[in-house]
Amino acid sequence: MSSELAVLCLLLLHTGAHGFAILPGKSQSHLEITEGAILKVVVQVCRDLAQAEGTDFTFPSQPYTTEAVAVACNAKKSSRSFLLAVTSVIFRNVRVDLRHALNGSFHFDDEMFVQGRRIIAEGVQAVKASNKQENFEAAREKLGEILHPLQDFYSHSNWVELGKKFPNSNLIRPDTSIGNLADISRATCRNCDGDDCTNNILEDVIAQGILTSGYFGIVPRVSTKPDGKCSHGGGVDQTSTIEPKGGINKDTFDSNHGHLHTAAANMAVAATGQLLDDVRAAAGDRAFLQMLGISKGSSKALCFVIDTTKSMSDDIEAVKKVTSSIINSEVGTENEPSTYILVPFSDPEFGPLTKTTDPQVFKNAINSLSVTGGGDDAEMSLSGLKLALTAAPLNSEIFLFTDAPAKDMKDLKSAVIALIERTQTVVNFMITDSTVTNRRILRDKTRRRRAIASSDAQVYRDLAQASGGLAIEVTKTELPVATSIITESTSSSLVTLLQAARNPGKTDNFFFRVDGSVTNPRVYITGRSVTFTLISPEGKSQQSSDPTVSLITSSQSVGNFRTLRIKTEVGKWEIRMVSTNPYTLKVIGQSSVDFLFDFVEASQGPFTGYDTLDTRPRAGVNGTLLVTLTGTDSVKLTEVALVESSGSKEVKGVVESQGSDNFLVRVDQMPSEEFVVRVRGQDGSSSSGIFQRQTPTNFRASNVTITADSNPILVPGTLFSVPFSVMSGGTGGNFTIRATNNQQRFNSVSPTSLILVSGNSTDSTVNITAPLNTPSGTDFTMTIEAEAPGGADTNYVMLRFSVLNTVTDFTKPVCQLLSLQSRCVGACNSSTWDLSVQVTDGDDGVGVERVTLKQGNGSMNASLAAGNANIMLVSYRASCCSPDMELLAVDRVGNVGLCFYSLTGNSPVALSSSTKVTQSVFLFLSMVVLGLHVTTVGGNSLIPGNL
Ligand SMILES: *[C@@H]1O[C@H](CO)[C@@H](O)[C@H](O)[C@H]1NC(C)=O
Ligand SMILES: *[C@@H]1O[C@H](CO)[C@@H](O)[C@H](O)[C@H]1NC(C)=O
Ligand SMILES: *[C@@H]1O[C@H](CO)[C@@H](O)[C@H](O)[C@H]1NC(C)=O
Ligand SMILES: *[C@@H]1O[C@H](CO)[C@@H](O)[C@H](O)[C@H]1NC(C)=O
Ligand SMILES: *[C@@H]1O[C@H](CO)[C@@H](O)[C@H](O)[C@H]1NC(C)=O
Ligand SMILES: [Ca+2]
Ligand SMILES: [Ca+2]
Repeated sequence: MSSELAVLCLLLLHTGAHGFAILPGKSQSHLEITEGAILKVVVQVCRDLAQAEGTDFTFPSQPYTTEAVAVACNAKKSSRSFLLAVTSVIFRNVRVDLRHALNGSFHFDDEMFVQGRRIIAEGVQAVKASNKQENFEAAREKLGEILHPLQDFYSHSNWVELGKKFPNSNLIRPDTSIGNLADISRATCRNCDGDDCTNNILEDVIAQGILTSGYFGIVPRVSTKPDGKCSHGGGVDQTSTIEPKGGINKDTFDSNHGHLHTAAANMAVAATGQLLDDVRAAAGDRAFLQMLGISKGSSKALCFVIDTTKSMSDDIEAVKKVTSSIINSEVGTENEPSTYILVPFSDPEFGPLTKTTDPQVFKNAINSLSVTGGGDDAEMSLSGLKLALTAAPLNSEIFLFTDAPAKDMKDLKSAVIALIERTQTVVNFMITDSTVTNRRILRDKTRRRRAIASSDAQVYRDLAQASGGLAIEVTKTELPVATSIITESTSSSLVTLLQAARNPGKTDNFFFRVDGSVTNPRVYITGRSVTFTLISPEGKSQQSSDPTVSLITSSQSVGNFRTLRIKTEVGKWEIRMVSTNPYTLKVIGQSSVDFLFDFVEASQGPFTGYDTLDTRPRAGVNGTLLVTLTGTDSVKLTEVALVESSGSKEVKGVVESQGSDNFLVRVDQMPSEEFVVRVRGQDGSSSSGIFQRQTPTNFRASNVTITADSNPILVPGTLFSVPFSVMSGGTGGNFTIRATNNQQRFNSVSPTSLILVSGNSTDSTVNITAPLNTPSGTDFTMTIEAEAPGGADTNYVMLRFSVLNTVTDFTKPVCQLLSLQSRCVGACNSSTWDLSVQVTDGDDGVGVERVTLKQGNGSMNASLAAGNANIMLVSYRASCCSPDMELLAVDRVGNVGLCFYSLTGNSPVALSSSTKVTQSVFLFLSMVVLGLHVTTVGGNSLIPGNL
């Protein structure tokens, strides 16, 4: 397993787990099983893509790591987002143990086969639907959640004991049999004592191939084990102390059936691979890789949120120009954004969201923006921003263009901040014609142009600061220059060396470090009448007004924004800022060395471990962070501090290495002011010395605790209740409750206030109904906020749901051979053969969506049959040297059919065809060809087969 993740398991599940557990190097955990399977499938996908594109592919060396696999996939720039995605899948997998330990259906405990399979099969449909809508975040969260029960099946049931050699592939399909299930009254186990439980499953159960699983429970659920049933076993399960005693789980080598641990774990890896293959086939290779954070270009998104009211026409022209130049210069390069997002807003409308991977679609959407009314002077800017925040991938950068105040500030400011914190997104505001930039406008009463007052722009400055972005205030004529400077920063591998703000402004000294891995260091300053002195590591200094010394290699100033490129000199730099006006300072550079982190909290359930927070951490008490260094093998983390955003106070954490690149960081007391997370470390491999990075995002702790957890699938037309509870650690009182989401059309009902008693938890619900015509895979992101009386303290919980219409089509598309023409005589490279196939989805099917060539290097054409949208006609021509071909056909809900045709021998030509479900890359099952001879053109014999 990869070095980055090798130790997370120790961390996440350090004393116990329900299911595969831990101990790296010995037993296999959910983490290793999941990661191992993902890396294997990704390598396979990248190899296939390379083959199809005729490029070289070099297998990474074993054991695979995310970094090495990203390199092999020719996507080194995606290493970080790949690691993030894999970590997110694993966190969701592990969370099932922390949050649903006692719910047997998530673990195939208590013979809950039907319920377990429902979770998996429905989840697979949801993952496919989310991918189809390019909602990859939702897809990977759901994926992690369903891999848990899938893997548990092999440890908790007697599948392995039944002598099975391959995974139960029907677990991912809803309409099939998963086996001969034990009746509730059927005895399945005999008593055994802990040391010798190897043969405790009754012989007749094994002989008749009956599927059973262990019961699991702690007091008071213990008594629910029916007579004669097997138990899970192990220290936590108390059902194993009542007859029949003992257990059957294969979680570790030390389990009751630990002798079968390896067999169960290997089967779980194969099953995980099978499920991933199915998701891959339905999504297509590129989308599958994107779900896992791997894209051809930079893995960054380009996101614009644009005011389209009347006065904005100049601004929109500037955006069009910048977009064209970004797209023209970056498409096809390694800086090409992986996703493009556009949200227009005016008043009262905002949206729609355009989210696409196709630069041309984005360009067209921008070019077709037109300005309209807007009514009064304020516009729905935060509504537009919120929509973009819920659609953008984690760690994105958003640019918002406006010349107007935010009309929706009161309702949305805290929700927007919550989304910024949770997604660690940077938001830059391009504000034109504020009174600060353009005093002329105020005096010029004859012109009816509006001007945004400085106080109205404050919300934008606040949000920029919270996110680590910039609030740039320029005139309309200055906008093109400012925009092109700032959008340079869309390139990936940008790291934040320092970021700070002072409001009110004051004289202060700031330090940052340029290490050997950093190139192109840049300083961004916003503010009016700011002067500074820059001091290099060698002690040379340069005043802001002094053009002679060469610490600053270039400098540009526009509006309230100044940018400097500085010498790449390794060491500790200082910048002395002087101003009485508010200012922000940001130092960035390019480097592969960076860090990821999450706030985590020890789980309260029967299994101890750390769960990531979807909320603000608790204020005033100790806190824990999980920090992962990226892009380096040789770096040692020496210090992690929470640094006050508006001052210089800091809380240092105790760093506990978990081996390799993972660190658990504990702080005694979370700050009560806003803070950033700063890490320092040392690169042992080079002379580059100490490095320092920090989060652009500002974080806050809260005295309010809010929790919510619910099934993340919404069925249109059905009332869906999301229970949540709120507790105040500080004083009680009348708390404001706000539930907001990214779907205007969904009906949502929630309380607007709750009376809280200090220290007591209060329960409530948000009720949502998705309209009947909502497409499957639509993403629904909800934030529930609780605000203390007076508004000084707020916490929130962010939840992501996927819409899934009930699926009734479980059948895969099928192929029918229409004609075959072989001209294969003589040398194979001088002759060709043709094939024509009709692909349909059956009478009750939802229809064929896509047919692609999975194998074979001929040329293929697929088109809908004239007058019948349910029939896809495929024609194929290949060289006689390439006798095999395989079609992959996907229907509109993601059922996958494969059709294999092979030209065998030279004369006469025989062809065998088979429609089969997608197979795991791990299982090299040979095809079973069943009877039925069909004769086609030229007397060639055709043998359809089935697997
Ligand atoms: C954090 O505080 C809790 C309760 O105050 C205490 O039980 C726990 O041991 C503390 N954890 C650490 C790591 O100090
Ligand atoms: C939490 O409560 C403490 C004590 O009541 C207070 O000092 C602190 O400012 C509060 N923190 C926040 C974030 O409101
Ligand atoms: C709590 O505050 C809300 C809004 O300010 C108000 O409508 C409600 O009546 C208050 N509840 C109580 C019990 O005072
Ligand atoms: C949500 O629906 C449930 C069940 O119908 C109901 O008990 C609850 O009061 C509703 N909650 C809200 C906030 O309307
Ligand atoms: C808090 O909850 C507990 C248990 O539900 C209850 O006994 C206690 O009276 C509550 N405290 C207040 C002040 O309502
Ligand atoms: Ca308006
Ligand atoms: Ca179908």
